[in-house]
Amino acid sequence: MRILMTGAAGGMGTLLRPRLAREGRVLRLLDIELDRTDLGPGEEAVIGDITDAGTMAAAMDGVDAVLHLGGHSREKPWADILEVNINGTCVVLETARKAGVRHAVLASSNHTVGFHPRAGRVPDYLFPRPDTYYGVGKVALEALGSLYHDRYGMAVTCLRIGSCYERPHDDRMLSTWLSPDDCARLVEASLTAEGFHIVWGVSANTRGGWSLEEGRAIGYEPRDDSEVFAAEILAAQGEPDPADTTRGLIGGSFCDRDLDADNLLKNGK
Ligand code: 15L
Repeated sequence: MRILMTGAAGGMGTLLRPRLAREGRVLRLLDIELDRTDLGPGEEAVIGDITDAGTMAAAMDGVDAVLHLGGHSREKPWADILEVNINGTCVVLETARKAGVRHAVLASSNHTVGFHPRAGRVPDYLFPRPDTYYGVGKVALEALGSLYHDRYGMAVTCLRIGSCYERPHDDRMLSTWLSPDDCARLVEASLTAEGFHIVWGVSANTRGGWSLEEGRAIGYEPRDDSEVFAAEILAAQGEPDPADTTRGLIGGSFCDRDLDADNLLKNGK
């Protein structure tokens, strides 16, 4: 099996590379900058941009599944989100389709639904309430995945990732945490899932409440729980700031980031 991983040099790509290595599997890593001297067994490198159709067409050659992690991973001006995250995802899917790639796994985000409350049960397929242009870009990514599934029968799984780090950083991440090992389990399940799915990318967090039903339906069984870090994080953090209105929301501090539409309004049309 050959897997093309876009955004391979980013945070998630770096955590996933060693965890996805398998006998008989080729990981083709793509990013705009990549250390070619650092390739492990079974790894190939492509240096290029996801918005470049020529690069992407060549990168898709002989690929069975694409794991699309590329694009901006936080809030950016609208023009950048439009070009890299939305147009880039469309180029990835269209070049994958043309190359006959069967499976696409797309890195979506909790910021598609950032304005929903974090407390209580958080169901699968929560209706979009993006908290940023970044979140809007991820809603578009999910919509493009749905389109390519319905139009062309491509198997597409969108991962609404919470917070994928070695350990949670704050009390919000006690509910949004996705451990790197669980992330690899989720990606493994998604790489062979049929149909179209939107799945929460979270671990089995005690303080979660995020549905794992859709994940389990495709074979994802999380093993980690942020609770092991809870006492330490809560002790270090102190009392919550009552003036922070974003605390109870899924997207946390993303919900009051400034939106930057400056270039859009400078077009003069
Ligand atoms: C994301 O989508 C970001 O890519 C990441 O940087 C984190 O901020 C994460 O969400 C989060 O919400 O913790």
